[in-house]
Order: sequence, then C-alpha cells, then structure tokens
Amino acid sequence: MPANLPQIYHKKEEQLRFAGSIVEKISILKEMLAVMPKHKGTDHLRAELTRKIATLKKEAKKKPQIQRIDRYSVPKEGIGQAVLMGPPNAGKSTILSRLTNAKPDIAIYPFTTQKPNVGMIEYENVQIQLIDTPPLYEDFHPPWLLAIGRSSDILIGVIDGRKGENSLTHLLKHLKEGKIFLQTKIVYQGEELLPKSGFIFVTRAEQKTLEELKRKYEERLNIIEFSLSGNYQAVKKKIYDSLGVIRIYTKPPGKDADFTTPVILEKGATAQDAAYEIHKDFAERMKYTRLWRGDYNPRQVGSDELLEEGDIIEFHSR
Ligand SMILES: Nc1nc2c(ncn2[C@@H]2O[C@H](COP(=O)(O)OP(=O)(O)O)[C@@H](O)[C@H]2O)c(=O)[nH]1
Ligand SMILES: [Mg+2]
Repeated sequence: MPANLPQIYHKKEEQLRFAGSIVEKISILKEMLAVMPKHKGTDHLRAELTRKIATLKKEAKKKPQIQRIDRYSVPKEGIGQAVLMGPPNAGKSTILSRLTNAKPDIAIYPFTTQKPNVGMIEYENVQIQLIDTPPLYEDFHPPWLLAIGRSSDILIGVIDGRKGENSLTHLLKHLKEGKIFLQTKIVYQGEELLPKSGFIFVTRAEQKTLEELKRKYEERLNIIEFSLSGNYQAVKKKIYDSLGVIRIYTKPPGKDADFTTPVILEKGATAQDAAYEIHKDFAERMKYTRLWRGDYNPRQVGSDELLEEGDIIEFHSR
C-alpha cells in the first residue's frame, strides 16, 4: 500500500528544510506524524520520524541554551493556526481583540506586545487559532518570532495604511530574512525561501493607497482592508477559506448527520481519507459510502470520490 501522503505533510516537510533550531525541527516532525494517515503504508515512515525525534531530543539535552531561542512557540489548537505579523502599531493586537475573545494590551507605544498573544476565532462550527506577535522591526526579528511565522498555517501581514507601500516592502523584507515568501496567489518557484500562504490586512487605509497597493501586488498577494467598523464575519470567512480545508459531516445509517462537529479534511480529500480520519480499522473495513451533496438525492460513491465542503457521508462497512 503506498503512503499516499496529504499535501499538508509535504508542506511540513518543506518547512523542515528551513527550520532554524532543534526545537523547531522536533515540533515540525511531530506535526508531520500528526497529519500522517494511519494506515499500513505509513508504518515505516512513522517509525523513521519517531526515531528522528528521539535523536534530536538527545541532541537538545546536550545544549540547554536552545530553550531560550525557542522561548515562545505556540502549540496549535483548533482547525488551523493563523499568525499576525507586522511593524509596531500597525493594529495587530487590535485585530486579535476584535476577532477573538483575547484581551491583549493595545497602546500607541511600540512594543506594547512583548510576547505572542493567542485567541480563538469562532467561525460557524469551528475554531481557528489566531496569534498576535511582537512587531517585526528594523533591528528586531528574533529567530523564535520568525519560526512562528514559518510554522503557522497562514500568515497575515498587518500594515498601517497611512504609512503606504514602504511599510509593506519592509515587512516582506523582514519576512524574507526569516526565509519566508508570503503569497496568496502566485506560487513561489525558488529554492531559498519557504512559500507561505496568507494575505495582508491594511488598517486605517485611505482608498487611494489601498487601490494602489492592490494593483501593484495583484499577482502575488490579496490586500484586504481591515476596518474597525467592518464586517468581521467576512474577515473570519477569508481566514477560514485561506486554510485550504473542507468541512464534511458524517451520519450513521438511519440517523441524522451531526452538524456540530465537522470532520476537517484538506481540499482534495477523498471518501477514503475521510474514513481514515475517523478510524483506521473502520477505513479498512469500508465497503461503500453514501454521499449527500446539495439538493441531490444520496448516491453511492467509491473510496476515491473527491469530497467537497458541506458533504454529508454515510459509511457502510463489512
Ligand atoms: N483608527 C484605527 N486605529 C487603529 C486600528 N488598529 C489599531 N489602531 C490603533 O493603533 C494603535 C496601535 O494598535 P495596536 O493594536 O496596539 O498595534 P500593534 O502594535 O500592531 O499591536 C492603538 O492606539 C489602536 O487603537 C484601526 O484599524 N483603525
Ligand atoms: Mg501589539
């Protein structure tokens, strides 16, 4: 049986190439294990990664100073992790306070935020983790801060619209120092940087600046206005959509679907992936799946059927 690894696994594999420290490597390897489908085809790889982690842990014990470098890593929670990064006073902490229940310090002084603040975005029936970070500054881009940027699922650059394009070019430059190439659209082709999905929030934007930025960065980045009087639901949806996942619902034969707890899968996942997500044994005993999509009547589908957001599936096993 082939390993059949999901896209997210390959993304993590790429992140590993850019990891700046042992702690960062261990945490990425653990994530690789977590996203690896649990079937026979991956047993070998699972063992190999577990071995690598053990070796790195031994190495870390010999070098106690590394703990300091990775002072503030943020364990993932919810269906995905988004991180806000940008210059001082851009509005990062304000955005966190508007989109989540977190209560970060907000002030006109630079460096009000000294370590990451974390909150959860409630979006319909899922939660997305949002991290607010200390500013990326001319002389301030510590390894642990850039490591958070590399490991998060999406990166949201935040700039103050009154500062214009300069602010964005500086931010992209600082990210590049952390080996990060922020993109929404084009796919980075080089080898030296880690392509990272995300977009830019512009606070206090004048329409003229906003239009200019949108036009200039059209091919690379989505530039989005963040307004304090804005529609946060739409902003939350943008964040959800950028995670590249779908929500599907399962129903036991003869019963109603459970819409409170979606199964989260990558875009491009199949009925078989869904079954593995639920339970290995179960997936291996699967005979066929019934699928409800939109207004159509249920139909019987095979294990390689591509699933879509909102699909309801009913598994029948042997
Ligand atoms: N008018 C306006 N003020 C904002 C906005 N975002 C942040 N601010 C103000 O800008 C200052 C810095 O905001 P803060 O969220 O602490 O920025 P951070 O340093 O990026 O975390 C505070 O006084 C905020 O009230 C915004 O979208 N509009
Ligand atoms: Mg702040």
